[in-house]
Amino acid sequence: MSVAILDGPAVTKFVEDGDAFNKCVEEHFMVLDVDGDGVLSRSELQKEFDSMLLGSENGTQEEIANFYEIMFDKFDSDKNGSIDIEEYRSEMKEIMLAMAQGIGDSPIQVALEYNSFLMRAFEHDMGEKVEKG
Ligand SMILES: [Ca+2]
Ligand SMILES: [Ca+2]
Repeated sequence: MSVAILDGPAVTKFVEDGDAFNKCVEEHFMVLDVDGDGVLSRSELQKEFDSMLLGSENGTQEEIANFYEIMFDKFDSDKNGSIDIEEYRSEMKEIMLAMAQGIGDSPIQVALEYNSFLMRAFEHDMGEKVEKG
């Protein structure tokens, strides 16, 4: 398992760099959209959170099901029962910014396997450091 060091400002910068973040969102969306109809159903979105919930053993089946329901409703802002890429993008942006706040200014270790978005933020951060020399 690979681990990276990231701080909040690096994550924020990644999200606010529109191109890098959008590319990441689009790639992620395509992977989640298994049937390729251009929108995410409940079960497709669920895969996004399976990786986030990995390792947290606390929570009954019912609590987990509730969590999925709440998250789906949060993503599905026009309440049409599916999530399009715009809805996905804006919600992921909020989640990432909230994560950045949670991390704060002091760098933390992140297990990259569990969150490919953080991995991109890390690569983005590294890329900038390389460019600046
Ligand atoms: Ca789909
Ligand atoms: Ca929708």
